[in-house]
Amino acid sequence: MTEFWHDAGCAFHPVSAPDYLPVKQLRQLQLHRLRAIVQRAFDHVPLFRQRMDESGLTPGGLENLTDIARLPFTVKTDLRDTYPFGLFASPLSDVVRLHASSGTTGKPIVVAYTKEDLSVWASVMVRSFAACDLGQGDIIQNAYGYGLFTGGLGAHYGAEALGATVIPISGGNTDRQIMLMKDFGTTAICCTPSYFLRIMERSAEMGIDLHDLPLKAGVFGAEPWTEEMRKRIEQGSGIRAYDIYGLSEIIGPGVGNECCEQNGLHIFEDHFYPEIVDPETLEPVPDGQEGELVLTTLSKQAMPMIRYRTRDITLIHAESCPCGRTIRRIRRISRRSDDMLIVHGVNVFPSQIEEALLMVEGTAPHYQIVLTTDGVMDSMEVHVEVTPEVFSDRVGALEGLRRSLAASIEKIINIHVKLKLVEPNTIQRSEGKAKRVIDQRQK
Ligand code: DLL
Repeated sequence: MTEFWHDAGCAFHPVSAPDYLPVKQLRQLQLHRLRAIVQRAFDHVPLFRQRMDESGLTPGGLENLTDIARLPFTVKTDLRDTYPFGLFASPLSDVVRLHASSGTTGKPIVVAYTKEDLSVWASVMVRSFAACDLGQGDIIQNAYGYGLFTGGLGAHYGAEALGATVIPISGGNTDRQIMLMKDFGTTAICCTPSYFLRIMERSAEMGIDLHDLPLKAGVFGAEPWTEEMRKRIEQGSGIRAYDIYGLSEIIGPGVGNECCEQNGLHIFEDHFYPEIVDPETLEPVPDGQEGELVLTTLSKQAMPMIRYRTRDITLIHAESCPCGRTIRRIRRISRRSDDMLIVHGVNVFPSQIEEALLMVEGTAPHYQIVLTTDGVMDSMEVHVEVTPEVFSDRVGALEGLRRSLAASIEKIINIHVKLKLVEPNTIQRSEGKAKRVIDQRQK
């Protein structure tokens, strides 16, 4: 059965019904679930109980949703410190799946799911795909990595539960991705936006125009990307590029997703309660104001996360979305509090560099930021690939491009940075999360 939400121009899928709950009912549901999950964590997770006891709090003290702000935060090091299973609220015999995220140093962080958790996960992925106007009849090529990373299996079971046909190809082997995309008539692809850029580039080399294929949508996430990158992707391939957000600690992909408006990501807040806090004072800030996203899982059984500090910087849109969904939206996540670089005393985020570079014609969307030590100061050099057309042009054209790029960056971050134009195809391509910053600073 397919109904249409004519007014908003967005297809309404019955599977997305929870996205449209009346706000009052949604808040009641959230409070009900919050009380139950806090009780569960209190009863089964020693670290959480200890923190509650220290603050003199009891689960029974939660009278309304704003009381959430009195609960203790959970941070990534809590997962490391209790490695591997210390935050589980279910006995291992009820845990049917483990995932882990590699992290930069040492042991990974481990996350767990009961059968019910997996079905919630599949349901939020179904709602994510439906928000991208995908459904039964679609052929979804899942190029997120399968394995301990949550992207592969998360998207896989969601796409199956949606009733779509899944191609479980995982990341990499780009030529084969393109061959199957063409031969199987793939209508949607799931991967990181940076990997899709590689697919676009390789298709062009193979003489295949993606505009000619049935591919109509991309469900891109797992790394920050910008509006400029979306424009490049949509114009270069003829698809609609949707943003999907999630993190292992909360569930994996499917915490939030864009709808057809492509203006912010709806958080599936009947399962994941969002707050924005000031990263310095940790005080909640009102909707519309930027800060750090804090998420509480409202239904996760195996590993409830209470007020998890994501480090992702965003805001909750104060206005409702024209699509009709009542679940709130966050602005796309373009930076994390821990990926801030300090160059000549100025705070710089990699996404600002991406935005500046892609505003200028003649660059390929492949870049890297190389950090080095210059005396006692940190120094930054931006490497950006030029398109083959520009590269084969006169030296004067290259110098002109270099100057416009430097000016574009300076306009956004207010400092002059060193910029190096590099030959086409020299910056390493990613199959998963792109590595944008190369840190060569002396430690
Ligand atoms: O990246 C889960 C995922 C898989 C999301 C596939 C979307 C698609 P982690 O490896 O735990 O989980 O990394 C989570 O990645 O805190 C953000 O900093 C970043 N991230 C995820 N999605 C987005 C996005 C998966 N759409 C961390 N935009 C998060 C910006 C994102 N950053």
